[in-house]
Order: sequence, then structure tokens, then C-alpha cells
Amino acid sequence: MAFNFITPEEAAAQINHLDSIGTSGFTAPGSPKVIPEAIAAKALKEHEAGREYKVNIFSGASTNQHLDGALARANAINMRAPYQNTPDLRQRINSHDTHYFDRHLSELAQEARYGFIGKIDYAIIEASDINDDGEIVLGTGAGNTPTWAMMADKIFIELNEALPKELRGMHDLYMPADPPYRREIPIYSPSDRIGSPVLRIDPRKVAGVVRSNALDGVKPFTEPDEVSKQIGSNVVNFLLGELHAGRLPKDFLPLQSGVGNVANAVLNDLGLANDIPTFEMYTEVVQDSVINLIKQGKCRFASTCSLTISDDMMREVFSNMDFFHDKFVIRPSEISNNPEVIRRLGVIAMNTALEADIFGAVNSTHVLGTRMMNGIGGSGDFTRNGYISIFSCPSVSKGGLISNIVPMVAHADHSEHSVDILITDQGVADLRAKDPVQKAETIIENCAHPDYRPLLRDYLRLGKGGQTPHALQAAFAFHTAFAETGDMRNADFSRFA
Ligand code: 0RQ
Repeated sequence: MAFNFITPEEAAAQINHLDSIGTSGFTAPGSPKVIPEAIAAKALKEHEAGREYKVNIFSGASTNQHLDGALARANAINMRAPYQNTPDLRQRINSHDTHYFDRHLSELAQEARYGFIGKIDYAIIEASDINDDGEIVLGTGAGNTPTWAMMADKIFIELNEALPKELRGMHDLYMPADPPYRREIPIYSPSDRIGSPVLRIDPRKVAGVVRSNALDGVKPFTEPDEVSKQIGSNVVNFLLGELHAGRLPKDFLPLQSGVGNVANAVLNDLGLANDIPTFEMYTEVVQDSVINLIKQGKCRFASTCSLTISDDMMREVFSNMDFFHDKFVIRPSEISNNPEVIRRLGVIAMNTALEADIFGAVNSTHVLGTRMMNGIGGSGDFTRNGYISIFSCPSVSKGGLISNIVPMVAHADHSEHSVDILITDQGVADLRAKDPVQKAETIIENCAHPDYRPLLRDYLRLGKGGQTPHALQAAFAFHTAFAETGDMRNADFSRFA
């Protein structure tokens, strides 16, 4: 069956107000580009004509400026899940123009199949290659694409001519059966392949194929600053200590690393550390630093959901496909982030906090407790199930006006039950086998910025008992001091004594 090639506008014309769309990709890579822009343009016209027009967007993770960016600017998103990181969409979410629920990235596909998010009208899938039998070779991010393709009434394909045909073979697409029929996910090592290199769809569901030709626009990282470098070196020293103490096997364990500058700096430092053996990764995103580690031979293999690498690095990978072909596998998010597999493989989870409290709870999502930043992403999948779960962040933000170590987190994403190690530029707090007060003492001494240590000790002394001696009347004194004076250092615990 030959596919019908159409324009992005012809695709957008078919999509109605409040339709639910499942999109391919995970972070920018693999996300569709030209149809979402046409939907945004249609939304603007509909709004000008006085008609309501918004769609529901379900993806694998964050997307790109063509999708979340353009649709948010057009105020065209009604419901969004499970993750985003685009400034315009962040604003729509915080002003309630867009409903947003952020979910563990491993979970959304199965929740969709269970019927928890309703029906999926359209899937929009970026492909690097297609054939008339309905075989699709995906782009550089897999996300929840197999589930959207299975559930959607109709499928649009964006055939991206900037992607090389050699991507065929780099994916491993597998969809677990749903309970009560689910069996174990048979991955016993990061490089195990258990599924199909291509997505097989019913060609009769394809409502049209649109051509596109652009990379994802991921920006390269800037050189890590001093604080990021110090955090990176603290992480490496901690891991070396674990290795020497025999708490990590001498062959090491697979690594997961989150997104952002700190994560990139940590991986750079791992590459430079001669005493860290070569390793594999079982992770959700591969950033530029991992490509360098692979080129150096430090990282032997990476299982990922996406190649979240800059356009220049992507071009380099594409022109050396012979070398990179057996160094990666790109899996759907419910497999790359699968709790069962993460626990089995003993993944070392390394994620970033916005703030952590003295008892070890972590806020990764809500700035000062209320404003959504990005979302929990995959950090919960890995943190809850990792062999060792590490969180890192700078000890202070905004030039010291904000302490990232606070008496009580203003929003909790990861509880103290899941957080093993907290690392800042100041040092390392090992929270394993410690009670809440012991954790608090370690975090204050090792992780808090010196400007804030006396204040945090004052807070800890205020607690009048209980195993976790919070002083609830003063628990948010840092946050209220910032709201009232613009500086958390003005928190005054004497008035609560
Ligand atoms: O703001 O740029 O205006 O100065 O927050 O902070 O230090 O640059 O951190 O880029 O590493 O991102 C948690 C957001 C960290 C990210 C988070 C301000 C700070 C700055 C960013 P400015 P940094 P990073 C894998 C796993 C959740 C999802 C996840 C994230 C800006 O890592 O979204 O881990 N994680 N997924 O100044 C107020 C505080 C603050 C603060 C920092 N306590 N209060 N503002 N900032 N701390 C990926 C996926 O799942 C796909």
C-alpha cells in the first residue's frame, strides 16, 4: 500500500478541537516538527475567528520549539503530560492556560493502555525511514511511540530527510503485556535486545505522510562552571570511595544520568578519572558528554531512550554510523526507565535537585514550592529503584540569595526513603543507614553553604521531639524570608523559639 504524501496544513486541518495527540520522541530528539507548527498556525486562525481550539498533547518527555514551543505560544494546548521544559509552555502551565500532569516517564504508556487518559485520536510520528508494509524506522528518540501508534485512530508520519537511513537497527522496540499477563522484561545487561528494530503499524491507519528536514536544535553545553566542576569531582570521589570500599563491584555498575549542566559536568569528570573502570549506561538520555566518553572508550555501551545531543554532535554521529552502530540501543521509555530492569541491573542513579531538605527529601520540580519548572521526568523511576541513588545540586542559587538546602522542601518529589546520597559543591552527605537527625547533621555539615549552616542548626534545635524533629511553625522560614526580603539569609528562627 503506497502512502499518501500531504502537506503539514492538510494534516492539521484534520485535527479538531480537544483531539488527543500522542507524539513520538523523547526530549527534543524524535519529536515531530512540521505538523505541530501547522496545528499552532491553525489554532491562531481559529482564535482570531473567535473559536476555541486546543489539543491534548501526550509525548515521551519534553519536546522542542516546533511542538511545545509553537503550540504554547499559540495557547493551543489544553492538556499536557508527562514532561516539558520549554519556557513558553512552563508559563502556560503556571498561569493555568494549560492543564499539566507530570508523571513518572516509565508509567504514562501503560496508564494510557489502561484507559487512564482516554482515547488517542492521532499519533504524530517522526520517522527516518518507512516502507509500504507499514515498517517505520523511528528518529533519535523513542518515547512512548509504540503505544501511541497502537492506540491512535489515525497516524501521521513526518518523514525527516535530515535523518540517515542507517538509523535502522539502532532501536529496540518492545511493549510489555498488561497485567495480569505481564511477564518479566528479559533484559539482563544494558545491551540486551528484546524487541524489534522497526515499529510495525497498520498502514490503513496512516492518514498521511509529511516530509520534514531539520535536526532537533539541541544546544551544545557551555564549559562547566566552577560549581558544576566541584560537584562533578565530589561525585567521582564518592564513587571511587565506594569502589575501594567494595560496595560497588570492581567492574562497576551501569550509570544513569539526568539532564542539565551539572549532569554533563559529572560525566565529563568520570571520563577523566583513570581509577573509574570502563562502564555501561542504562539511562534515558545520552548527552554530548556520553558521546565523548564512547569515543574515548570509557563508556562501552549506552542503553537510552534518546540521543539528546547537540546538532553538531548529531552530525558527527551520523557521519560515523559504522563506529556508533553497536554502541547504543534506543528503547521506549517504559523500558529505558523500567523499575524492574533498573533494580535488576543495579543502576547507579544520578539526578539533579532544585532543593533538598535536611532530612533528605528532594524537590526536583517546583521553584519555591509553587511554580512548575520541568517535571519529575525519569528521576523517580531511577531514584526509587537504583542501586545507589544520588542527588546533586549547587549549595546555593541566585548568588547565595537562595539556599538549596532548606529546613523542609516546599514540594516533595523524592522522599528520604529513596535518596541515598546528597552532593553539592560543598561536599557529600551519605544518608545510608542514618536516622533522621543523623541525616540532618550530615547534610548541614557537608552540603549546606557555610552562610546557611548556622541558620539550619538553629532550625534543627527548634524541633521539640519526634523522630523527625521538624518545627512546623518555622519549616518554611527560608522560603518566606525569600518571598518577603529576597534573601533566605534573613530567616530569623529566634522569633519561633
Ligand atoms: O535558574 O537559570 O534563571 O539562574 O533553576 O538550575 O542549577 O542550572 O540546574 O539545569 O541542572 O536543572 C532540577 C531543574 C535542574 C533539572 C533541574 C534555578 C537556578 C536556574 C536551573 P536561572 P540549574 P539544571 C532526566 C531526569 C527534574 C527531572 C529530571 C530537572 C534554574 O535537572 O528538571 O531529573 N530535573 N529528570 O537558579 C529557586 C531553588 C533553585 C532555583 C535552582 N532552590 N529555588 N530557583 N534554581 N535551584 C531527564 C528526563 O527525565 C527527560
